[in-house]
Formats: sequence, C-alpha cells, structure tokens
Amino acid sequence: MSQIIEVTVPDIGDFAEVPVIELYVKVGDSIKVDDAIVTLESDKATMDVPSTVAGVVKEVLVSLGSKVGEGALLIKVETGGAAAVAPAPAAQAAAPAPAPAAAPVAAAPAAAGGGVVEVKVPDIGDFAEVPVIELYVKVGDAIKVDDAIATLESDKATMDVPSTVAGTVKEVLVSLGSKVGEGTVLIKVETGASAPAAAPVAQAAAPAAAPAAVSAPAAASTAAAPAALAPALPAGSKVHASPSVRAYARELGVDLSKVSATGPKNRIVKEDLTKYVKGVMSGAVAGPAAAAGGASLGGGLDLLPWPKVDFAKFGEIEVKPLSRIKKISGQNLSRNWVMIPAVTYHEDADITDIEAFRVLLNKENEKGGGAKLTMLAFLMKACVKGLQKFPEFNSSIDGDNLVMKKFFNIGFAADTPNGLVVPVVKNVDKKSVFELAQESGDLAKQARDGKLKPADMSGSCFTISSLGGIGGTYFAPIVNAPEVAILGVNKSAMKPVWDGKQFVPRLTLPLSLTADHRVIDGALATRFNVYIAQLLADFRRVAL
Ligand code: CAO
Repeated sequence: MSQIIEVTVPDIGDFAEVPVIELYVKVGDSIKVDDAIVTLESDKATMDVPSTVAGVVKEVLVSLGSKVGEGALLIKVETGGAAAVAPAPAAQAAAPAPAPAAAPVAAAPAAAGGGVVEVKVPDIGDFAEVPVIELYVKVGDAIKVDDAIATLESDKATMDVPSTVAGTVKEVLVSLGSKVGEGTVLIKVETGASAPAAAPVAQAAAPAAAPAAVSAPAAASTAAAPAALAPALPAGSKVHASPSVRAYARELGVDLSKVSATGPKNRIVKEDLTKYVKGVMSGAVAGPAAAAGGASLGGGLDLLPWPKVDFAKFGEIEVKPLSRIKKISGQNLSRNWVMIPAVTYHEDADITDIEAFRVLLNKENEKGGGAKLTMLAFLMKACVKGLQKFPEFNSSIDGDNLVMKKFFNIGFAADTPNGLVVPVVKNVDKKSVFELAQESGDLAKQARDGKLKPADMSGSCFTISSLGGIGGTYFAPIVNAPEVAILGVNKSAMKPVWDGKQFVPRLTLPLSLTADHRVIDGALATRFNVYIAQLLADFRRVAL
C-alpha cells in the first residue's frame, strides 16, 4: 500500500527566503532516508536538506533559485511501493516533515575585540547540540569571507558555517565532534592585523556585521599589504561547495581545490566534480601529482595526461574505433595491472611423455571420430590438482578477507577477431580430459563467433593463457581479478636436458605463472609451478 508523503524544509533558523542552490532529485528517482534533496544557502550558512522518507519522487515543487523557508514543500514521495506488503513503518509514514516549533531567534552577529573577531554559529534552527563533523580551518590559516569554517550535522540538515570575516585564524574553539548551538564561538579571527602599516581602523572596528561590510576593508588591506592574504590556503578551505558536494568529494578522494567551479558565486557543484573525475580518469585532466609538478605524496595514481599527438603531421593515418571487447578488457586489464602487486614465476615442464600420449590418444580417437585432445585440456586438469594442493590459488581477496573457493572452474584466454575473452569451463575436477577438450573447443569457437553469453565467461577460479599454438618462450600474463593467479604457457620446444649422465632431448613447455603477492608469496608460487611441472612430466600423478 503506497502513500504520498510530503518532504518540507525543516526549521532552518530565522531565514524566510533562502534560495535553493542545488537540487539533487528529479521525478522518478528512488531515494532513501537522509539522501540530500536540496542545498539551501543563506548569507549565514549553506545547508543540505535530507529526505525524511524513502520511496520514489513523484513531484518536485522547487527548482534552482526557488526561495524557501521553514515548512516549504520540496518534494512528494511515494513510499512503500516496493514494500507494499511489508509492514510500512507507521511512524515514518505519519511523520512526513519535521516541523519543530521553536521560534527562531535573531541571528547573532560576531563580536569584535581589538581587531580580533569571533565567528559564531548563526541561528541554525531549533538545534541546541549539533556536532561539528568537519573543520576546515586551523590556527594561522588566512581565510576570506564565505570560506567554510565547519560543517554541522543534525538529524535534519547538514550545514556549512562560512566565515563572516576575512583575516587570520587566531584561535579555533571547537574540534571534530564538539556539540554546538546558536552563538557558539567557532573561531577567533584577526582581521587586518597582519597589515599593520595600513590596517584601517574601520576594519578593526567593523568586525562582521555583514559580509559586505567586511569585504571592502579586507580588499583595502589586500591592496596595502598583499602578503597578508597571499599565503596559499589549506586545501579545502577556500573552495565554495555545499556539504553534500564536499561529502561526495571526500567519498571520491578528490581535493576540491583542484576542481573548477561553474556554480553561482564560484561554487563547485556536483557536475563540476563529476567532470573533474571523468577528466582525470580519461587522462584529459592532470591528476593531483601532475598538476603539482609530479610531487604528490598521495596514494592516488597521479598520472600524467595521456599524450596527444597529431600523427597526421608525420604521415598518413586511419582512425579505427576500439571494439567493445577491447574497451572492456582494456579497462579490466589496466585496473588489474595497477592494483595487483603481481610477480611472474617461470618453470619448464617436461611434456615429452604427455605429448606422446596425447598424439597416441588422438590417433586412436581419429577412428572413433571423438574430440581432439588438446594440451589445454591436460593443463586444466593439472591446474585443478594444483588448486587442490595449494588452496590459496583458488581464492579471492574481499576486503580484509580471503574467500576460499571449494569449486574448480578454469577460465582460458581466447583470442578472437574482436579481442581477448575468457570463457570458463565449469567443474573441471568432475570432467575427463576428453570432456574438457570438447567443451573448451566449443567455447573457443563460440568466442570467435561472438556468441558467448555472460554466464559462459563468469565464475572462473583460475585462468590459463595459452600462446602455445602461436610461439613465444615466456611472458608475464596479467592476473584476471578477482582471481589471484594465472598460468601462461608458450610453445613447447625440444631442449637438451642433462639426465645426470648425458644431455637428452626433452619436449619442454615454458610455464609463466603470475600471482598476486598479497596472497601468494614467491615460495608458494614456485612450489605450485614445480608441482604443475611434475604433474605434466608424469600425468599418472594426477590420479593420486
Ligand atoms: N606448444 C606447442 N604446440 C602447441 C601448444 C604448445 N604449448 N599448444 C598448442 N599447440 C599446437 C597444437 O598441438 C595444435 O597443433 P596441431 O594443429 O598441429 O595439432 C595447435 O597448436 C593448435 O592447438 P589447439 O587446437 O590446442 O589450440 P590452442 O593451443 O591454440 O588453444 C585457444 C586454443 C583458445 C587457447 C587459442 O586458440 C587461443 O586463443 N590462444 C591465444 C590465447 C591468448 O591470446 N593468450 C594471451 C592472453 S594475454 O594477451
């Protein structure tokens, strides 16, 4: 049973006509309790109004620039649609919009004192004990009017308190978690003090009645002593953004001071952030280190933008779009390459006997018309034996946990005209080498014909990448995350092997195992490789 609930502006203090500066929802959106609906900005605070209900937005009654006050209807939400039969929490449905009653008190202007001005929490509605969840300034910071000082979060709204004065922070009287209410002094700011030669008396005496009143003397002091306001502000303190945009930036790990603002009053809006992140990811925008001349100390990738070269200047060119598979696999490979501390270990396997056996079986089989036995099928069987002996190879990292798999699905890289795909043979432990050869052959054909379904390419525990039909000696395959290892094989070749008395010709298969060092260390990887080589050298061991 669905219900339409109205979400209104809660008591936001003594502001009657506060403009909507950001609107986060549209008709049809599914929203949860606490999702931000709008950001309102008065001259004293910027605040997000979160939803008090969960459901689907049926009507949006404000737009950007709308002036609202306490009780203004923002949106209508249909609740309980998906959970029509579930017991809808009566309290939630019956309490559509918080409309606390306390009458707002007049805004508290900051007090002055010999050039030091207190910046206080303005009237923020009927909230007495609101925690400080972000603090953007520290002693010594140079701040401007409107720079955010702190973010406060009640259960009804999240709001930034901006500075009403410009100057140098002399004292910070709150810390993260401090509970504040209207009139609480947040910081003390020395206005114009660092410009003693020209410090206009008017500035010291006209602390913070209104931002406009302060900005003029502040500008004057800048002109007289540029150094006073010149020092770079700490990251995050000079940007103008709503609490939800700041929260989003924190989630993405973006330093807002790097983002260009397109909103009114040079405010960073959500689209600016999205554009910045897209730009960094595509290489069009320099990442933090590149922007800082490569001196980033952060943990991000900090890559230089992708080089743009006009190749046509050097000769004839043709531009071909990347295939869909190449685009998808490229993204996966890039992520795996940068995120996995991978090491590749090499081993040679003597496959003289197994190859002779394979050829023999295929000859016998020719008469019966059965599937051709492939080296890949033997490799799959050997790898499953390896996963059983060394279970770490059949695991995946999930946060702080290692997921140990008790099933044995093996993926194999298949080269197709459109790019690389990895079909997966399921339950390899329960299938014969003949069945594996048949099934992998069928899957490889479907891959080449572009007929693989998503289910054919999922659920792999470990991957084999065989270049044996082509050539090569050794290579370093990229781990197919979230798997933790991949076995590459190249073309086998006759090599002289010392048997203790003499060199004998042995058909040697080069193995290249790449493993995720977070899970598999070098000793374990080498044991795995040695074991696989033993199995291939004497396949009877697989039956043990
Ligand atoms: N050494 C020597 N010869 C080998 C061999 C090896 N390790 N593996 C296969 N061969 C030979 C086979 O004997 C066969 O020869 P004949 O035709 O004379 O019998 C031929 O190569 C083809 O072998 P096959 O039918 O078993 O198929 P395949 O080994 O090529 O494996 C598949 C199938 C799907 C793995 C393969 O087609 C493929 O796509 N490989 C490329 C995988 C790839 O691109 N990996 C790189 C990923 S990272 O960029």
